[in-house]
Amino acid sequence: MLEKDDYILATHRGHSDIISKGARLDKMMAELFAKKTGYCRGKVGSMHIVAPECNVLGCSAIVGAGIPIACGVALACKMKNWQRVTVCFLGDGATFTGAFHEGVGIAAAFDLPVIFVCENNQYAISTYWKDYLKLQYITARAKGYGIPGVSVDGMDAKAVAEAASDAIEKARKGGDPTFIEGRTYRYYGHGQYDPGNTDRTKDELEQWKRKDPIEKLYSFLLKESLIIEEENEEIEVNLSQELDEAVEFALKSPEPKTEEACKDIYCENLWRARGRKKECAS
Ligand SMILES: Cc1ncc(C[n+]2csc(CCOP(=O)(O)OP(=O)(O)O)c2C)c(N)n1
Ligand SMILES: [Mg+2]
Repeated sequence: MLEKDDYILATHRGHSDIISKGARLDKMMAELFAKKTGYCRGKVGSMHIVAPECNVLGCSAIVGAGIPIACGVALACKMKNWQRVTVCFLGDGATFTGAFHEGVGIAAAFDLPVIFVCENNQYAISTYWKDYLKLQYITARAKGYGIPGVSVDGMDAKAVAEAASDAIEKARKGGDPTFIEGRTYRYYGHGQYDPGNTDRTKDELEQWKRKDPIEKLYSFLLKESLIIEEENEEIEVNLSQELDEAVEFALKSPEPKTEEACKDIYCENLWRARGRKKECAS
């Protein structure tokens, strides 16, 4: 299991990853609403949340951008002799970026304590992964650099957890990297603008929905008597209440002031370095 001190870097779909690392729903929701109380004071929105309090070092909509950063963080941990693990989430499409090949190559060469988790949801926007990759498993790309790769059923939470536990234990002990591919599926379109039905068939979607990981996990927990129906209902009610409270917090939060637009961002330092007066649009 990941500890509080471990680090994660996530993608443009990082909400669930950072919640599982302990990010607060209210501060996330406020960031989505561009409010001052958000994780990044309302400056980054949905896709670039950074939550240093729980070692979430950033989500990024720049495909593959987290990969070299994760390697840098893992290298720092190794140099400081910290037994900390860095997890970097990426999509199938991200394995086509230069950053992927540079990062994975460095992680292998330096035996870095980093885990690459590739959420292979079959598509990069509208491109089906098998139309652009003539490999049976994406893990082959990491293996080509000498990194062990594990391909698991990404719709099976138990299988994913087992693969993750092995990789975490290995990274924490000796600092070796692992690449995990989770085969999964994107139920919706790529983004809000995309109805999600132009490049995929209804049948394909229905087939994947029948393997829904939440349903599967719930059935497993019931079968093993690890949960009872009433407990599950209670969890659902509590979660829904927590979400309502987060939305209310975001709605009631103040907007950032115009004069704060150039604060806490890179260009403030850049302007200072160039000896120029900071100018904020009013
Ligand atoms: C460097 C870069 N190139 C292109 C884009 C445009 N873009 C946004 S998301 C995306 C697809 C990414 O696919 P994948 O890595 O499989 O992630 P998924 O959206 O499937 O989770 C692309 C090409 C981008 N944001 N950044
Ligand atoms: Mg994808």
